[in-house]
Amino acid sequence: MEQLQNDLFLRACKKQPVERTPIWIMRQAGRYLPEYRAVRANNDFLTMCKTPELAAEVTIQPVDLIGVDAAIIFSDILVIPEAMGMHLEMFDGKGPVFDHPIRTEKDAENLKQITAQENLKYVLDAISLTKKELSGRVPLIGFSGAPWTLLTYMVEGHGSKTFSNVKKLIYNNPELAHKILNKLTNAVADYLSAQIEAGANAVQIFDTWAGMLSPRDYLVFALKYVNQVISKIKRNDEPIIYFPKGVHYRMRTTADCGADVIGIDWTIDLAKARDKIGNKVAIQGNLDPTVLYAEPGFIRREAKKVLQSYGEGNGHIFNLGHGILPDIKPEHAKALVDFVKEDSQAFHDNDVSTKVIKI
Ligand code: 1CP
Repeated sequence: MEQLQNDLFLRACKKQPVERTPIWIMRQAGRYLPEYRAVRANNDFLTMCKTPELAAEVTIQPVDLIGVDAAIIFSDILVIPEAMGMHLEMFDGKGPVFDHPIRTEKDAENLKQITAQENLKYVLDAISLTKKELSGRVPLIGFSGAPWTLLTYMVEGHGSKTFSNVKKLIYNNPELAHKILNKLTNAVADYLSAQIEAGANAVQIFDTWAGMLSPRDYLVFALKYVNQVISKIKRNDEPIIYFPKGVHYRMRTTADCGADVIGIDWTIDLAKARDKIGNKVAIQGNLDPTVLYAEPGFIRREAKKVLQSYGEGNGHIFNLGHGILPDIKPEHAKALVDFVKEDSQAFHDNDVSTKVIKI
């Protein structure tokens, strides 16, 4: 068994007792850090993903600079479609673009069947190297996009406000949508299992665009496939986190997906989410990422409200409700981490004598 110096995050995922609430930040390895921008200035984005030394370097930056309780491997959800043969370009200010989106049967047939060992080996190598370089300081999180969120980018070709093309596909040709979703489900499950084998201590499934679906369509096009991914990888002991952004209308059903942790965005109170989810799973979230634009005093008060909303007891992992924005001051991210480390102790039973009495 690996010896971790800080396993608070893993214990919280399993709802085990912790001395304080662990915190990490979605997109913590990214553009808000000058140290990240310095590496990025000399390398294009995909080169960084595909070079284990660079990926490991930027993965560890927020552990050193911000003091988070877990690292998340530097990569992107779009490496799966890229490995399937879609040409990906990353434009500054515009984000990722696939120049030939998937819209027809023929396009779908051209997608390669992939395995992580053959087609995404560079991510596995980045994980092994990062683990070595972290030398047990904090756990490492692996991740993948969920089948539905991957489908949105593959069909739209880029980010979208209306998701018109992928909605056209699911309403006009649901068979084709399900065919691609099945293909993606196999690829995602294999990829996450391989990340765990390479040393990831936990994995997160990002379903960023789940909330673009109606409550019913969410079950049919998103959750169904996440259930399948999780049941394929569940034999592993490593915690699984599912983050379906914008899905407060299906909290109870989502909590049954087999994940150990449900990540939630900031549009629902943690107390309400906890009430709906019950004691089944741990909860990750959910400070509004834009709160980090405010002064440290305000950040502290808002972070406290999040801790209070979850209340006492185990099973809370502090995070933002979505990724950190590129124009946030790093000092503010660091201040948040410090506040959570300090202020969350009151929400856990740290008194040894009372623990003894309870036994
Ligand atoms: O130029 C640059 O440096 C690119 C900016 C960037 C970064 C730093 C992109 C492009 N991806 C990443 C890294 C990344 N992406 C991580 C790193 C690990 C971490 O520190 O968290 C992770 C987990 C992701 C995941 C990801 N990529 C998601 C899911 C999470 C989320 O934020 O919703 C999504 C939707 C993407 C797609 C993507 N990649 C990059 C951008 C700008 C986008 C969003 C595109 C859009 O919808 O417009």
